[in-house]
Amino acid sequence: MFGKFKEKLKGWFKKSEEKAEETLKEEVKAVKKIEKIKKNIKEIAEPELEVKEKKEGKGVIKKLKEKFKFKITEQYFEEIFSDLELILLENNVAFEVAEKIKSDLKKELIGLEIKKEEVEEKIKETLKISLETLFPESFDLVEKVRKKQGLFVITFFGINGSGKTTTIAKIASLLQKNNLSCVLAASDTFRAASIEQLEKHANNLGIKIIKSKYGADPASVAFDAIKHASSRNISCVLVDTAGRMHTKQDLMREMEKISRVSKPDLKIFVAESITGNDAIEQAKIFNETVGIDAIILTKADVDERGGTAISISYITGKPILFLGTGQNYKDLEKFDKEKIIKSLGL
Ligand SMILES: Nc1nc2c(ncn2[C@@H]2O[C@H](COP(=O)(O)OP(=O)(O)O)[C@@H](O)[C@H]2O)c(=O)[nH]1
Ligand SMILES: [Mg+2]
Repeated sequence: MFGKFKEKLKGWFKKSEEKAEETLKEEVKAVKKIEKIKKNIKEIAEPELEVKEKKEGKGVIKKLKEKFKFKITEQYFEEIFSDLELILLENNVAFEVAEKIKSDLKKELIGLEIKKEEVEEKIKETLKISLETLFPESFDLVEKVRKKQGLFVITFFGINGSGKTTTIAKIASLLQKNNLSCVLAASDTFRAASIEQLEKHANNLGIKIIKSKYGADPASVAFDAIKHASSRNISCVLVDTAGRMHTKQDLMREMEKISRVSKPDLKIFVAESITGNDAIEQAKIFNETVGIDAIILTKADVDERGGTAISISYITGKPILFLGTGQNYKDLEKFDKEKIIKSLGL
């Protein structure tokens, strides 16, 4: 993740420092000019001091240069930030988030006087603090399931192909490893082969699947799975859902009904990390309709940009629980904001 993004940022930090050096040189040049004028005046007024002044003159400029601090002006900030903004947007950071980062940096940096060698570090530090505020408090899924007295129900929402079914299998495997039993509900009764796909995972993992036929009411499949699990002391039910109906309203109505009937303890929105703003827009819609609790971002392994991971929580206010990092059951990484920030070279 972040391959491209990190490279671009690196280049940008270098440019920020070069620009600071350039500005500083201009200022030193101006000071030198003044010193020269002063010296000329002294030469005319006090020619006897000429030799002494020549010697000290160099020292004065040298001292000035050492002492000289670079001031981050609004102009410098705007010039530099317009490049950073472009890098953020190109790497799938949402516009709103890029604006927030800009305002955080602006508040902290403008008017600051620092040595030019400190410019890169200071901007990095400020950017890091700004990024840290983009992620809401998260929680441990396994612990949450374990702590619940009785059955824990999780519904998975998201559009077709976002990785719901694969992610459900990964979560089932994770729960299994933690000695928590589960049942899968094949509530995607819409998409061709979706039931068989989930069934294959269930067989691989040795987990019970509750299914019906294509076209059946998805909410009733979820209900049956919950009934089955409750009577057998199972820890968790994972409900798979469909991602595309004839219209968006149809899909949302169906998701609402599944929610109403299965009363999930947790509603997880699954989105592809690579889709950027599309994933964020979908998250907003699902959040408004069914009220999501958390997010899993899939295909992080093929995402060179990474901006979705930086933006989606800030926009929805919901934490990312995991990143999907491949097609195997083990390819599910617990989301760690510090790791994300480090991956960006900060
Ligand atoms: N590289 C990669 N592929 C994934 C990941 N998660 C899912 N996929 C693939 O994405 C495709 C769609 O996944 P699927 O679970 O069927 O999505 P659904 O339609 O939302 O149920 C499948 O080919 C999966 O193998 C992931 O984290 N990384
Ligand atoms: Mg599916």
